[in-house]
Amino acid sequence: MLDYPEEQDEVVRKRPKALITGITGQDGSYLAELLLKKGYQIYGIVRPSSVSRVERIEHLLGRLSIVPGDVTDLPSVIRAVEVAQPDEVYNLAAQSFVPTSWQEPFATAHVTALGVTNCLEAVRVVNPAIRFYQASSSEMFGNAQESPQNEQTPFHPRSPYGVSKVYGHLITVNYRESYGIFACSGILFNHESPRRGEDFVTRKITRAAARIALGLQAKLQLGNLEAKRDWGFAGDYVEAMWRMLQAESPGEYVIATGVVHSVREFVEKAFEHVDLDWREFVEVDPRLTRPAEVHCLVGDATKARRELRWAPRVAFEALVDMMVDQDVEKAEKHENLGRRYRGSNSLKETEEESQVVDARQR
Ligand code: NAP
Ligand code: G4F
Repeated sequence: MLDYPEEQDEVVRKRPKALITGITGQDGSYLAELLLKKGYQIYGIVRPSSVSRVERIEHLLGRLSIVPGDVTDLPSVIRAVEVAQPDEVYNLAAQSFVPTSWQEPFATAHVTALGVTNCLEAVRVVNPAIRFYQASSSEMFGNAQESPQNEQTPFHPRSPYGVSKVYGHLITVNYRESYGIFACSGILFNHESPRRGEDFVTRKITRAAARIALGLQAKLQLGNLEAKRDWGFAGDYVEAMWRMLQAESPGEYVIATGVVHSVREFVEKAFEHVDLDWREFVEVDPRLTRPAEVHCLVGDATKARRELRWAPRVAFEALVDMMVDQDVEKAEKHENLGRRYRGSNSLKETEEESQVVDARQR
């Protein structure tokens, strides 16, 4: 499994090196692409149990080095940092699905909270000059006291996930203040893409719109349609992560578009893109609502614009269209393959696949 190039060439040795945890996730895959384009040598920590889940980085596998490890296991993180000898560490690993954090609060805290300390400890022990990025979240604001939220807005997390992220954020600040580590925390608002996990509301919607349009699914069950989020494109947001680690001094940055839409508006837009009236297909299932909801999040990224010269490129409408289009393409491919094996177009079988997605949330 350990697979890293032993390049001796002088030019190659001078390339900057980055170690990414969570490289198999949505953001990890976009960040790896970005850093490769910038000439970095990339190492990614991948859980040995996750070897079969590398679809998002399959196209990059020959160009980066996979190091086995788990952020809940300090020795494995230290070993990865020793192997990679990186200039920069990006900690993107997390149990990142909010509903799962109520079902598994301890497991969530181990990965999403304590995992951050393990990464910081590994940096401190191996080489405190390494620059460190922590993937913090707008979920930390939760029941926010002001709108839009900025770096000074007090935290009021509403889920075990949000609470774990607050810990991760504060321990990052603490390692900077205690040990002088160049540790940054990116407070990122929701960002989406065709690589988003199928449980998250945006991808669940775009996938369903595509499949319903193709006759592969009959209905879409959702929870709270009135929740509002500030949705951006993941490809834009990884650029902000990199910019934070190139700044003169470390800090905290809100990364957001500043534009808010409801789940209902997202559904409307997605179904409109495939010429369907969403009201004929969407059902509200109370089992998909949360024990404590975050009703509205919208970010003020003024500091990032000013200090990092960062701004989002992809607007809401283009993001929804991009996700629906790719889901149509994927559904067509999947269905053609499936038809070859099943011999027919079976709505029943594809409906059963959708139930598996919802089961994680109830
Ligand atoms: P994601 O797709 O769920 O990816 C999470 C990654 O963490 C996966 O690669 C997963 O690996 C890895 N991971 C989970 N447990 C691990 C462990 N114990 N050790 C090592 N790796 C582990 O999440 P994402 O959307 O890319 O988000 C990236 C980060 O940003 C996360 O920390 C998330 O909480 C945070 N964030 C995301 C958003 C957003 O809107 N996307 C907003 C704010 C903050 P497997 O493949 O093995 O499961
Ligand atoms: O897509 P979501 O599951 O994302 P959520 O909870 O905002 O969290 C995401 O963004 C955070 C940044 O703020 C990240 F830190 C976190 O890791 C994750 O990436 O839900 C968005 C909203 C919620 O209010 C939820 O109640 O959509 C509402 N919703 C309505 N029906 C649903 C559904 N969410 C999901 N997942 N599934 C539904 O059927």
